Amino acid sequence: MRTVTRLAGFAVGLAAVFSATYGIGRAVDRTPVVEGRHEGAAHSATEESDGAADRLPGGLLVSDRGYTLDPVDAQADEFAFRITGPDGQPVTRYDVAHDKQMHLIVARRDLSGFRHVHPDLATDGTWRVATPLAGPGQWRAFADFTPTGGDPLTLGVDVTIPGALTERPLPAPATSTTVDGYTVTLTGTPQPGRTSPLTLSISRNGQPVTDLEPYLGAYGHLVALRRGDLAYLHVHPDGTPGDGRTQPGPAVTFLAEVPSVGSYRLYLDFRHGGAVHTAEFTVSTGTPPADAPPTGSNPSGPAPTGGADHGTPGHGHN
Ligand SMILES: [Cu+2]
Repeated sequence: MRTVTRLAGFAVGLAAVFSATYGIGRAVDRTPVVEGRHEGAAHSATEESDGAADRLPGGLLVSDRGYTLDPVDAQADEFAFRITGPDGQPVTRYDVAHDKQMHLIVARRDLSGFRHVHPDLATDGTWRVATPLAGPGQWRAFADFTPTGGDPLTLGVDVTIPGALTERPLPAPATSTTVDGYTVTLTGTPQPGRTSPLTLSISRNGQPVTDLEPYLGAYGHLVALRRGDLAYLHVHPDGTPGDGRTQPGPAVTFLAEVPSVGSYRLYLDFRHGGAVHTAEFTVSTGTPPADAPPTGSNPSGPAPTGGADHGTPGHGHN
């Protein structure tokens, strides 16, 4: 209805069938399962992969490798969910990664409103956290976890909070931003299909910050979401506190793998002065390597057959 979304149109269309109020997300099986080849296979031949190579980016599936993100009814000021395992039962044992058993990231579909929180686990496998979703809109909730005995997973589910909303355009790409009195600058451009260093440097009042405090086992925690489908990207810090080479600022370096050309929103969480701050950037990827000669091979006739199917999802599979 109304002016909500062109951008998120098709995805939000799916979400709109949820008669969702906050905390109700039972219709998750409406989310399309894009591929089923990992179905029921908690361990597969891909297990030594870190998940980036032959799999979808994280966060696009509500169910993967037998694990399903299942929002449950909650109080109005809470968000609650379970992860069910291959046996259909709620998972109650998780490995710690980045200091926590569960990382819950939420963002509005227009990429505003990012929050990264850590729910509490009840003995029955229910995770609860106080009101991470701030205001009306189409939200995406990502559960980033490692079930004990399984592979790391990021599952995602849409959650709708009814009410009048204002769509916020994605801010233009920039290499500097401010948050809570800090200035954060970004160096580096992610290159599709390869690992690219991204360095974020933090200063305050013109002075480099050299006493960052560890947060989640690092001097910063970076999440990247792709515009258009909110694919969730793992961005690994390059170095950890106490490894003998990683300094507590002002620069924090990450190794980013982006799966495609496009625009991404980066969210850097860092801790300083006893508080966690979140700096946000829009970045556009570099263009693919121009290995092919741009001229000299174009025949004067019409384009060769089979090469002009730009922009049509779903082509190419027989
Ligand atoms: Cu976390």
